[in-house]
Formats: sequence, structure tokens, C-alpha cells
Amino acid sequence: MDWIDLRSDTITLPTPEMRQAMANAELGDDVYGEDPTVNRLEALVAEHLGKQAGLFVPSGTMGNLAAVLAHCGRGDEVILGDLSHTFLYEAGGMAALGGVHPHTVPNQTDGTLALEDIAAAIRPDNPHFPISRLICLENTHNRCGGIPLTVAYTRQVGELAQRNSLRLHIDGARIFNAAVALGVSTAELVAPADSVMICFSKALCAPVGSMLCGDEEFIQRARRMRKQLGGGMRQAGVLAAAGIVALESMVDRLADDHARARLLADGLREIRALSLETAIPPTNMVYIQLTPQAPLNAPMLVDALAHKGIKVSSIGTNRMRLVVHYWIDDQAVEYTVESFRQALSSD
Ligand code: TLP
Repeated sequence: MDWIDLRSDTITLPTPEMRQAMANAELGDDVYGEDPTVNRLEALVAEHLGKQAGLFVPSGTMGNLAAVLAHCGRGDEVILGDLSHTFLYEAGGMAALGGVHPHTVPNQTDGTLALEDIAAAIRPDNPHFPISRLICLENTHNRCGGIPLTVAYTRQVGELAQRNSLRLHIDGARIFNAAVALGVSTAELVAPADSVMICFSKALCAPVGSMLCGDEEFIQRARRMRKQLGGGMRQAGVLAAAGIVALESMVDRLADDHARARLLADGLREIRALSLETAIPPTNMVYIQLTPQAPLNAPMLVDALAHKGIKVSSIGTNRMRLVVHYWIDDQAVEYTVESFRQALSSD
């Protein structure tokens, strides 16, 4: 069966162009700093993001963790959203491996952290408290609907961080979706941040890999952290080659995914048994809730859709996330809407 897989934009396989580039990549030992393809990708991304240097890492989770460990010592504190990926889905790495204390503040429905909440979370200098060291933002914000954080907001958080001698890290797993949706450059979006992590293996179709960027000194520290975490890869150019194709040819097309997410939302909106969390999906994610009148709960609906060749994720008993990506075309959107309609019709 040819599945329509809307669980995540992580499920895509590399494009033929990527496979070609991977097969032909010039390689060396990256732990010696001698893989020319990795070096090229690190330089390309750093330049694209307006940062001094980059560090190729196996995953977004490792990129975020290496960033936290390079910014913070044991007993230091990170201020981050209670719905952030780093807090919810990264296995508590900062606490488990770094002795770093996560201090959550509520994510607003638009994915931001209220400036007054951040300010209130910053600890005074007192031996009772951990030392506030870092603020983390997530752009786009996954659990808040794939919503992009604006340049103006990010600047405000950057200024707040600076005034309080804190560092700012951005989990930019989908920063390119944010830049395309807002019509701004990625560099502008991350300019206020001391570090940023971006992923090639989400919306951009590459099979593996993320990049951490920041100033030279920060990246040097993060490189040691990557080694400690076991993320020093050798001939990693086979992976970086796909990242180069991702960066050069897969960013502009993200607008197509966003348009199809809106199309999907337009179709689903007509189904009475469900409601959309965001009236118009801002990027490539559509979050829905089943109404109390729906004949199926979310796990049951996941099963019913699987029988029609569609994979979706449920979150709890009445919430679902659908993610549009390179492999989802107009026909897949139409078929998905029709399948939801059939599965939720109470006749
Ligand atoms: N997100 C995955 C799941 O883990 C939920 C997904 O399907 O969306 N930051 C953000 C904002 C993410 O969404 C993800 C992955 C990561 C970091 C972690 O990246 P990986 O999976 O490469 O470790």
C-alpha cells in the first residue's frame, strides 16, 4: 500500500538528487575536521544564518542538548516553554546529562513566552537559587500549531536576555518554515540569538542531520560536548551532502507545503465532528480536536484511517496532529479530507 503519512515531516526519504549527492560526496574524517563536505555545509549554514560557525550534529535533540551544555554548567538554569520540544520530548537530557535545571514558563497559544513571565523567572543573585543562564525559544513552535515567532518578538527576548546577562538559544528545527511563512530572511529571525539549531531532516527531506550555529568560541565548546555525547561522526559527508541539497533546493518550496496545509484545513473545517485549533494553519501543521459528538475518539480514528492507508498521530484522546511535507500532494490532501469525512460520519 502507498501510505499517505501525515504523522510528521521527519518521515520523508532523501530525494533522488540527494541520493546522487550522497553517493558522490567527497569524504574525510570529520572528527579530525577533515571532511570537506561537512566543512562546506557548516560554512554554508553559518553564512546563511549570519553566524560565525556551525557544527553538524546527528539530530535536533543532540543539537539542542550540546547547546545547553555549552552555555550552562551544573546547577545553572534554563528558562523555556512548558510546551517546548526540549522540555517535553528530549528525554530530560539537560537534567540527566548536564545537571542543568529546566525552569518552565507557560507557552502562550502563539508559541511565545510572555516577556513578563521570562522576567519573573530570572533568579536574583542568592545562594538559594540556581543561576539563570539561558532562555530557549522554539521557532516554529511545534506543539502550539507550527506557529512562527516574529522577528520583533525574538528581538524583544534578545534584549531582555542581554539586559540580564543571559544567553538566548533558538530551537529552529523548522526555522525555514518560519522564515518562508513570515517572508523574512532566516538570518534576521535568528539575529538576536547566541545559538540556533536547525534541522535538515524535518521539512527539507534530508535523511539525517542538524546544525548548531553560533560564534566561534561557542561552537568550539559545543564540539567538545558533541564528542562527549558520542556524536563525533567520521565520514559524515555522506549525510552532509544531502544537507547541502536540502539547503540549496528545498527551502523555497516550503510555501507549497504551507498552501497544502491550508487546503487540508479548509476541507477538515467542513466536518462537524472536529474543530481546528488554528483557523488558518500558519505553516505545515494542522492540529485538530474531536468534538464531544464525534463518533470515534482520536486513537480509534487513527485506526480507522490506517485502514484507508493514512497514517496520522493522536495526542491524547481527542487531539491529532497532521503534518504536510514534500510527499503530500493535492490528491493526498483531497483523499485525506474525504477519508476523515467518511470515518467521522455517524450514519
Ligand atoms: N520533533 C518530532 C517529534 O520528536 C515530536 C516531530 O515529529 O515533530 N525540536 C523540534 C521543534 C522538533 O519538532 C523536533 C522533532 C526536535 C527538536 C528533535 O529533532 P530530532 O528528532 O532530530 O532529534
